Amino acid sequence: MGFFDKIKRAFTGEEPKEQVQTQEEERYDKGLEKSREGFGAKLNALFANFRSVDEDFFEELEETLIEADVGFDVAMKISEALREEVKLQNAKKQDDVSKVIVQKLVEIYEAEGQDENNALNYAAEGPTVMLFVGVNGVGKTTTIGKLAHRYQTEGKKVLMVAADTFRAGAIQQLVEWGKRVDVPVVAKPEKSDPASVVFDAVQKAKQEDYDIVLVDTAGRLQNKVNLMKELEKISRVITREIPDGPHEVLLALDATTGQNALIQAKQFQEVTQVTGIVLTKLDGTARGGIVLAIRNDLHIPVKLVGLGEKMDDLRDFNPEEFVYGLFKGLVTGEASTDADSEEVEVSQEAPVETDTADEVPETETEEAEVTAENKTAE
Ligand SMILES: Nc1nc2c(ncn2[C@@H]2O[C@H](COP(=O)(O)OP(=O)(O)OP(=O)(O)O)[C@@H](O)[C@H]2O)c(=O)[nH]1
Ligand SMILES: [Mg+2]
Repeated sequence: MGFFDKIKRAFTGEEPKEQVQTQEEERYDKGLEKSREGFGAKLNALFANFRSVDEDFFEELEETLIEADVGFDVAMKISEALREEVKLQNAKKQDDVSKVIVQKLVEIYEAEGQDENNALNYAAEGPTVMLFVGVNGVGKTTTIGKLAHRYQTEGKKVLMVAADTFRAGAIQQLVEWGKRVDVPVVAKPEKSDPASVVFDAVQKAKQEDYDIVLVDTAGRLQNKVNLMKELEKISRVITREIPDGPHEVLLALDATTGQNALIQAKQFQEVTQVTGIVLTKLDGTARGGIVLAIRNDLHIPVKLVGLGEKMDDLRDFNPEEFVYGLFKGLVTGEASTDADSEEVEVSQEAPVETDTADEVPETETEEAEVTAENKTAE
């Protein structure tokens, strides 16, 4: 199913033709539940309560978008675009306005990411080396464990590398993951030179024909200069042994930290060549809008998303599933996934009064509300 078909479904509330949800849809559905209930429900409340599309409405919309972490720029872009669109299409009814908002969100998302490729890079031959960076606690080690499990299940030969020798307990944590997912871990004692651990691992990977090498790094060093030096040294060691490596430098960002994540990303961009983002803990935030802010502000592709703590909750980032997961049921009033959709729709708030009320016969407005579910988007 095409992207826009899916989005159409998102705001018509149409059920998919194929009734069986794919596993991918299901993960996104569950992982974005909080965002949908937070962000989606707030937008719904705004639509349900507005009386006219006036300055107050736009201000409230901007606030709601900023609260959802889409970022100031994106919030302003959407609100500007909406002003234009409302004028052009004379969209004043609740349905029309919310439709335009979703359309604009998708358009802005697509336009900002035209040259971005969110697929992971792999070596043409020999081992693929992926370096994981990010501040402490964002989910680097967990992501590596989940990814090791994924590649292992796919039949690849995987190696994990404990190059976070700085934090007490970090090596052990990766060793534990190694046992859990049955993947070998290259490790040295605490405080060893991380680059020497990486050197050993890369040698081993070449000699023993490993397919995937996942390198864990320290989230915290004494200062930025040290961090930069260390990451440079690690990269140099990799490139010396595998000229086109590292194939990915993935920055882990915790979605629950909101705008702070953007600041971290900018700092890491200064110290290393980040090739992609792993956005973790999306399941733990009601502000999934951060994905839009990342694209608009950073222009680094989000390649992987963490949608939960289970091993298979790490997914390749799929923008379609993401946007759909965020806005599904937005206009129909179905705020949560497991909702008995019909009941929720019928028990919607009182009919909306808009400043066009006198142009639209009341019966028509009511009818439009009740049949919203069967309506197809133009
Ligand atoms: N709910 C949820 N929790 C996650 C996700 N990813 C990681 N976590 C949790 O976040 C916590 C920190 O994860 P770690 O993998 O240890 O983070 P780290 O970046 O390696 O941290 P340092 O080693 O201290 O630099 C753990 O409790 C993980 O279970 C996710 O996608 N969803
Ligand atoms: Mg760690």
